[in-house]
Amino acid sequence: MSDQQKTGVIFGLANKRSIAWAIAKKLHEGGWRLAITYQNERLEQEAKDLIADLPGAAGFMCDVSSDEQIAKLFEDLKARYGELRGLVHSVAFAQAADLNGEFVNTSREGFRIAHDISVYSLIAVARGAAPLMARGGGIVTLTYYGAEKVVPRYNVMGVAKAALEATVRYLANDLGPKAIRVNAISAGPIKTLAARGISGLGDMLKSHAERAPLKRNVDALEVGAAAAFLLSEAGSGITGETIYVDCGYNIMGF
Ligand code: NAD
Ligand code: 0WE
Repeated sequence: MSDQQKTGVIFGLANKRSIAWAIAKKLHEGGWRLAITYQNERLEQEAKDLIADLPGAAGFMCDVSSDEQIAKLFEDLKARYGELRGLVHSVAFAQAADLNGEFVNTSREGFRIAHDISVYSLIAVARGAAPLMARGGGIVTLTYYGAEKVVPRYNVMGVAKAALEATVRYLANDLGPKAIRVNAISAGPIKTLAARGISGLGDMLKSHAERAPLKRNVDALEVGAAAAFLLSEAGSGITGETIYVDCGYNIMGF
């Protein structure tokens, strides 16, 4: 049984509102054995309390800005599980100053940090995971509409998400011959820790719900279900894609 159980690693658990947590619950429901990572000691207790609710799941600390921590994590995963079939990257960060001011004032260091944490980290973890995906696998990351249209104050994160979506295509091309698929989910706005600090989020959620064809906002569990689909056999023909899970918001012109 445990030989047939697929193992996946999820990056980016902060708390119960995290999209990473919704994805973990859906993958767990789908029979996956999970390794779930959190950024640092500050998040450790909350992460471990959540992970304890998913039988068979284990928690690992990993700051994705550190090559050493990424290398150590994949050593640990190799020793513990031998093989990986799935990876979920649900990590992003930009300095608050760069999300509040005008985009034109983005600093060199702010640009670097946003791209290092939110984009380069996907390349680094994909490279770490690929040798463990000996029988193929799936990689999913999370993006947002601000990658392609201007969303006021999303600023340098929008530019980083555009780079993330291009990174998904280049990784898909490199890893396709190894039967590793790489896709992004473009989620509508969800009230998570990463979104809560944003001023005007309430108004944004309201107008998003009014304009989206489904006349509501997306639930994190719907994003989780889409990730589980992409990582399952049902997604076997899909790679390099950005799939919208946004109640249809992105299709509207007016
Ligand atoms: P979240 O705050 O719960 O998750 C973001 C995670 O990134 C946190 O767990 C944080 O610890 C982690 N992180 C930041 N820097 C890190 C580092 N150096 N090393 C390791 N981890 C680090 O918020 P979320 O909304 O669940 O965000 C998850 C993903 O979903 C992000 O990529 C975000 O851009 C994307 N997304 C969010 C929304 C939304 O409205 N909430 C919409 C579309 C896409
Ligand atoms: O990707 C995101 C959020 C990413 C994010 C959020 C923060 C807040 C706290 C990255 N870095 C930080 N850094 C912090 O210090 N989303 C899609 C959610 C989001 O963020 C916005 C949005 C939406 C939606 C920012 C401005 C406008 C809209």
